[in-house]
Amino acid sequence: MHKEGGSVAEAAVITAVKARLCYNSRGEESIEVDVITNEKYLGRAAAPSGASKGRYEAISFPNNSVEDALRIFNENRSRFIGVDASDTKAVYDALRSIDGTQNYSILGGSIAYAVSIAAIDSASRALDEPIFRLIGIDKRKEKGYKLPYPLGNVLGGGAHAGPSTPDIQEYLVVPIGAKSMLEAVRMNVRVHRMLRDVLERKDRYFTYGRGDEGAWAPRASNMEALEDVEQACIEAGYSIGSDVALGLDLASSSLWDGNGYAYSRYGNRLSREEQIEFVSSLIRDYRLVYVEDPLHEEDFSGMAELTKRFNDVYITGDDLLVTNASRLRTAVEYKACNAAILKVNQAGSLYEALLFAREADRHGIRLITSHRSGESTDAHIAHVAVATGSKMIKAGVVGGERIAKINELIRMEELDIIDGMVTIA
Ligand code: 2PG
Ligand code: MG
Repeated sequence: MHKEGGSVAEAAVITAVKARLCYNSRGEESIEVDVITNEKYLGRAAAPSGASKGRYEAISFPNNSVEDALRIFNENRSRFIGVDASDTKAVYDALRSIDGTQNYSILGGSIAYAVSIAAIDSASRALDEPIFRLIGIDKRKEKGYKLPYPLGNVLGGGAHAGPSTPDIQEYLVVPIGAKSMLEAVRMNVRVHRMLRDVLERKDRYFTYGRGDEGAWAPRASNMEALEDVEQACIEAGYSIGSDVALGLDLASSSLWDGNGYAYSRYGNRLSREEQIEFVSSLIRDYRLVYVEDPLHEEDFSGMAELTKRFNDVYITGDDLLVTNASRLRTAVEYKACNAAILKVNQAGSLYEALLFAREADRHGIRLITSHRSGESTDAHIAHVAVATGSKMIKAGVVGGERIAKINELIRMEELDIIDGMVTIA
């Protein structure tokens, strides 16, 4: 039953929409959308943006122009009026009546993201239901929603930090031994803080500099960085393999030069076969439980080789899949991965991202809902993670725009219909 000044709101009908230019956490221009339902419930969302984007993901803005996106949106605003904001498909249909292109080249993925998320945000207020419940894959579910493990980026390089940082984009920790969200978050924060001490001890000129996602951005080689993260876990009092485990996002499409993998900052060029052996040795030597984009976005068969070798490790596709159900089907044919990143803005709209989640579920591919390196202070993706039964959420460890998602998960843990943490093994 839904309260509306004593009466009940039966539906959430869009009565007004508005879009504006805003800024993301990297100081880049982005788009924020307001959706109002029943003439009074305000839903609001701002689009995030990546630095290491997949070739096949939705583009952010038509002609790279926020102004063009706003103009086309404003010309078509009336198409959203009267739409049921709780119906992700209806919102998608309205978006697609303006832009039928594969990658949202007419309207831009930022509008698709912000409209679809602001709509469900508004519906959540009108209907007095949490977002995750409105979009849960199994809508009949009365309870039993579980929380994902926070996958914490503690040290970073690549496209997220400067030239003396590692080539590898993200060094990640998972608090696999945590029994609650609060404990999991505490563990990630503790490792992050301890890592600062480890880095400072090794480099007295360490500036405490951090990259786009709040991960430390030290002067360190690819292998030194791994050693440092391992050291920080141990000094934090955790045993690797039972309390915490390590992971990497190699974001390999950024390293791939068409012929080989160029570790231009710290290392050499590796052929495809050498890259497969390199990643295999990292998995074995550091007992990695999670490896994202170990090969570039077109190499389905190389990914399949790693998945075959390490089926108990999360071999995860990000740029490989770009939250696209048809690329996921190709990956399933190849057996190219056993886990998938879900980024709503890669797909464009929330509806398309949920289709992807359903497809993943059908094939036993485990999901990891993820932020982008250029983020807003919104917390909606915490709900997307719970709604899709994601095993993990990659949302960073520190920084206001990262903590916004983490704190929402802490709040969600208080709800009766939340039933503890997922099992990640
Ligand atoms: C990634 C993401 C998020 P970006 O590669 O997984 O961590 O980075 O948003 O820059 O694509
Ligand atoms: Mg990635």
